[in-house]
Amino acid sequence: VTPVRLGDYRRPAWSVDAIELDVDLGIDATEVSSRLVLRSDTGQSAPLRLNGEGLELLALALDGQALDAHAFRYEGGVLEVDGVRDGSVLETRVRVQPAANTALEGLYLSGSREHGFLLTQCEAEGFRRITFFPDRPDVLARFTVTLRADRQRFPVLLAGGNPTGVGELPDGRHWARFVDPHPKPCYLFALVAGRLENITRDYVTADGRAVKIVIWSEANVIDRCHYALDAVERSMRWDEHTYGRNYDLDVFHVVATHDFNMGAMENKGLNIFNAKYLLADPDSSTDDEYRAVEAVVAHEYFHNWTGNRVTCRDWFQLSLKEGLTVFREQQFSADMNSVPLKRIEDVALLRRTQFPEDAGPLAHPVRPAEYREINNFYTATVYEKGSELVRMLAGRLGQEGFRRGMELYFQRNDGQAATIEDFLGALGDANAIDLKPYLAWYAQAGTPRLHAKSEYDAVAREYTLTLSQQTRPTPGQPEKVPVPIPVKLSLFDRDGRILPLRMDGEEKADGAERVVVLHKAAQRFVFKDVDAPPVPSLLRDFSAPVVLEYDYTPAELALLLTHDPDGFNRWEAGQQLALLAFDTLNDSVDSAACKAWCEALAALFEDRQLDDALLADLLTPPGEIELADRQSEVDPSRIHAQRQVLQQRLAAHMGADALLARYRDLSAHASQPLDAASQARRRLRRRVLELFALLNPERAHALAATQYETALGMTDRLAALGVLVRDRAPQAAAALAHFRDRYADNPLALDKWFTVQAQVPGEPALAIVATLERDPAFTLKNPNRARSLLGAFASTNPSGFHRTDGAGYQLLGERLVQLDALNPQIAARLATAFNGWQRLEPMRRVVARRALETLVQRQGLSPNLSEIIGNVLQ
Ligand code: B3K
Ligand code: ZN
Repeated sequence: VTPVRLGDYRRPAWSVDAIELDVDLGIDATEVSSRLVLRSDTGQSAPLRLNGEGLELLALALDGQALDAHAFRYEGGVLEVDGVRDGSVLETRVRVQPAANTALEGLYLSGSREHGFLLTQCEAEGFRRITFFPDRPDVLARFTVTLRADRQRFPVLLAGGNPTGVGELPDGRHWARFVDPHPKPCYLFALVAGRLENITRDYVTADGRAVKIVIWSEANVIDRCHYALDAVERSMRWDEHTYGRNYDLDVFHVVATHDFNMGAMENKGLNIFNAKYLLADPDSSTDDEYRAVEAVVAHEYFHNWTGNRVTCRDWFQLSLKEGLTVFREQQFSADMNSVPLKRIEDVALLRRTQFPEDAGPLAHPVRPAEYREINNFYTATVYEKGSELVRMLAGRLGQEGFRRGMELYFQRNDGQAATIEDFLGALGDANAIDLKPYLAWYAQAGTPRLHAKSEYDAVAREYTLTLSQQTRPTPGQPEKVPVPIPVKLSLFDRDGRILPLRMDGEEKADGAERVVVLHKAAQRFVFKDVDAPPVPSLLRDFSAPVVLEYDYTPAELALLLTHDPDGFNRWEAGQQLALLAFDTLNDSVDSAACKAWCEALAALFEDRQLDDALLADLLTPPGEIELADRQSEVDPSRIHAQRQVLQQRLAAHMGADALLARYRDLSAHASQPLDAASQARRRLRRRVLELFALLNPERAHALAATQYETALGMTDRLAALGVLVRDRAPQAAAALAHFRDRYADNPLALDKWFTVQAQVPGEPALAIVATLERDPAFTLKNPNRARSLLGAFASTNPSGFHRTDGAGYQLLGERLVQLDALNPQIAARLATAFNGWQRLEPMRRVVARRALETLVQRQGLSPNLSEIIGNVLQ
């Protein structure tokens, strides 16, 4: 496969003014008739080329005339037609086979042949599996869609746009028509047909449009859609209020399916969701899952402006919609829940997923320069790092400046396919600031290292901070340039008081927090009137996605952990201190760092001033993946063991009695409501139980068993099950059997049953996974199920997966081959678990390489999987 290059971009030679689709639906065979009104770009003379993948061509006519065989060619996924003129009308009729479509891209069947329903997934390039079309995001067309089907089998017929009519057809069939007034790229097309129930809400937008919000699902889960319906409404209000964006159609449909490759899809007017991110009820969803539903609902809704009304010129600009929409989603979630907790969650996610990606063979810029398989580029870098870049820009412009910039961005680009330059241009122009230097962030892969050094001059009462940056080479980018790094900072005195700041050249002190921007490789920043060497709090709120290197003493970090008024910065100081403690861990005595960490946390635990959820996060050291990311000869079992020891030291400092007392206290309040205080209590209760289990496993397991039995909701139930299963407690088997039975008909809950077992640390995990693969409920055909077992094992259980005998790699390799034949996107995604193998200690490195080389030699792998394996191996 030859790569597609950003530098090769050309405007489309042909575009489509309007498309009329007529879809005659059937499970085994669906016929799609299309009528395209074509527009030629005057500057270019090229034959008409349309994409089409696996389509059975039944008829083809140009300007009303059937075309004979030598007037067109259909090969290699392209239909080339001769004799097309500006304004020509091309009609095609094709047949596709939904039930045979296991890749879940294009038109496919969700569920069983008897009861399931039909739906589509087009982004990135699925529309070409439905009909012939210029399948690229810069071709925006007006869609009119007519669906026809048997009324009994497909009582509900949905497509994006406004409904304009329904009617009867002979033989028990019916039709429904939808017109979308907003031109859109074909990746935003969607249809759904089958037996579905709905719940609805009437909504009036700020600009006065009456909108019907409708959530659809299969009958047995419709009761679990109410939370999502509320979340849609909250998202609509928030976008009106925060960005002045109103919804722009008469109906907003949202559909849940259990068979979906990713989280959800923002199709215009017809969002389709993985049920995992739409259904929520206390009995089967945890608090974290509730928040994930709210966030994904908001994310897809926000795409209506950032993605749909303003779309991407080409797929290299993917982060234009994804990074920006993740940022908007994060802002929304923070507003709905808690600003510091959300920031902690997002930074932890970035470090766990994006930093390792950026540090290994899969590293790529937020705007890649080339790709082979675009579906492989829906990555943590494009999404999460992309969001961090928007956050930096927003921070640079301030709340009002950013809003002004966004207004201009919408105004200039509404109805258009835009680029990252258009985005930076609008934000900059609205604020008379040149943001071009930030383009380097989009073009350059790798996480910059920000080095900081303090100097104090007692005579001049001056504190000097020297910042410098360095980015290591990444594949294809040996040389790196400096990027602008905004560093938000404060200074504290040795008693933990935050200091007013006066920088060199300023008349008087102004506030206690500043953003200094490092533009060059190195720069000095001087602060005046500083009476004694201060403790700097650097990169507050994680003001740039970099790795900070500063020689803090344990006492300085403990001071920040204890005194910083901002929850996120406190957490960050605690994380840095935990890393120091981890690095200095030894068998006998506690290191100074370990002591400082444990003592500071034990004091915060006693003191009861902190929010329970923040406290729970403070009591959690960086995870195993993050710890591994800092090492060059990674031994995942050793990391797991040492992290356990570290937590044990913490628990010991806190004391078994104190932990038990707090657990009891938190249990007394155990109840179900979703309010922040109850969620926070459940979060801390779980953390306290986990820590207690490190001191007194027997007692903790008895408590966990009781908690499991008496739990009123999934959060407490799964927390207890997790402790029992991970510790392989005697009570685990009974609890697992109970759970298996209780949730036999609830696939989303059952996924958690697979996951919790796939995460058992160390040696036993492989046999557990192998046994679970034989469970009748296990199947590779359902992406959620495959991910819940194999993804959880390979990507979230380092000590279980990375075995010295290579059996983990072998198992994954074999499943990837099987999965690839069914669903290449899912196979490619799971294969990224091999990322980082080059930095494993030698024994594991050898067996990992062997597994990868076996894989790469397999004939007939999909382009998706071969690209990932090939890149990982290099
Ligand atoms: N835009 C979709 C992702 C499509 C992935 C295609 N392989 C969901 C989202 O980011 O909102
Ligand atoms: Zn998105």
